Amino acid sequence: MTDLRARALAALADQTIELPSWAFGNSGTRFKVFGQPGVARDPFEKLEDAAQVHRYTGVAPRVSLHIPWDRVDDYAKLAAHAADLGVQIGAINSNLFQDDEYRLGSLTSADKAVRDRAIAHHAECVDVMRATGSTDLKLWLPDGTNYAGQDDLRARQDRLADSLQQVYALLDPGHRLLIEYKFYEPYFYAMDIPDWGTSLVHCLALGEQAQVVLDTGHHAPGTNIEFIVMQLLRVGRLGAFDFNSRYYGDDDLIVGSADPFQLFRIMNEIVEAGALTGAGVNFMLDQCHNIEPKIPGQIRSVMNVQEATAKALLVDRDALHAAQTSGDVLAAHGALTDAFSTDVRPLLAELRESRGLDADPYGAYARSGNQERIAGERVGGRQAGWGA
Ligand code: RM4
Ligand code: MN
Repeated sequence: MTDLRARALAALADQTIELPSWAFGNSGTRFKVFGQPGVARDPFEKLEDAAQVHRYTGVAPRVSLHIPWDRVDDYAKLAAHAADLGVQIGAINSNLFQDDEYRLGSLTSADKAVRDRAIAHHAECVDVMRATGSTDLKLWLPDGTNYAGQDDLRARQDRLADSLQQVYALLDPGHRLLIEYKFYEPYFYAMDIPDWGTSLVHCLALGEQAQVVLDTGHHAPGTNIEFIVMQLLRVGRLGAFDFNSRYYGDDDLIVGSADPFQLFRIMNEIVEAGALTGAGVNFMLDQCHNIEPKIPGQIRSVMNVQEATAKALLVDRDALHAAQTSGDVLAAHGALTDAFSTDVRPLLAELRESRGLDADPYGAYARSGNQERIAGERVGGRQAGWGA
């Protein structure tokens, strides 16, 4: 157990979690976007907020951008600002869901001019990558149809394959194209990349630089997500996670809040495959904090991922594998539930203190006065939000 604990501490010290810039802007549902005092007004302030999360957790050194929401005149200046704050720019997310032209599809559109426009948007994103040092282009395809017969499903796949090839051709060596799937929304009859299989089929056709993104909120209820994680790792195509929690749809709630055991089972597959670090899996958050404060919400999220990871690292794998081999169902299951039931907060407190951090990032941030400072300073201007 002592060995396991020491190995867990070492692995946790190497773990990093990427933050989404949009978590620091106002968000809501289609019913209401709630404004909060002190919310960032531009990408520079979003980076400042993300840097606060890194400052107190020590494991969140990268920030994903979303284009056009984080469009600025000078991306080199934005990257330099990030560096000054001790963070760096992570994945660049494209946006194919907020233009009138995309009503019937973007990369899948029957209209070549619309497809070209969607491809050109990715050229802009690749330029942002070059200017900011980002290596991941993340593409979530919001295309789909609402009615049977509305469009030819197969023709849409063919157009998608062709468009993706053109996007892929834009990449530099060392860049990756991360393709995210989602089973429903904004269309409800057939999404064009509804599942990991479709995403994988396109990645395999594209080449080694294309990888699948698994957003934990993008599956039908009851889906065994850890199975998908295992399979994508097995074939070397799990490029990234978008972590969040859901009760119903793509709820984008704080990761680990709805089903901590599911998060643990996912992290268990990661640890089992030795993919926590060095395997090219970018662990990112994709969440919105509609009613809770943003920076503490992100701190809590990072801590939840760390806790699930710590528990997965504490699984006695020798005992687990022995029980699996001998067919001892209850002992095998028990190896997992024992680890899941462990209170890992003291272990994580030790990790933080060994790195000169407060044992309690959430409390330390609350005591820092930053929340009051930004609420007082960030007056005037327009707060960031979806569509900003
Ligand atoms: C989408 C998808 C993407 C994210 C946007 C904001 O639903 O999950 O990953 O970039 O939302
Ligand atoms: Mn996502």
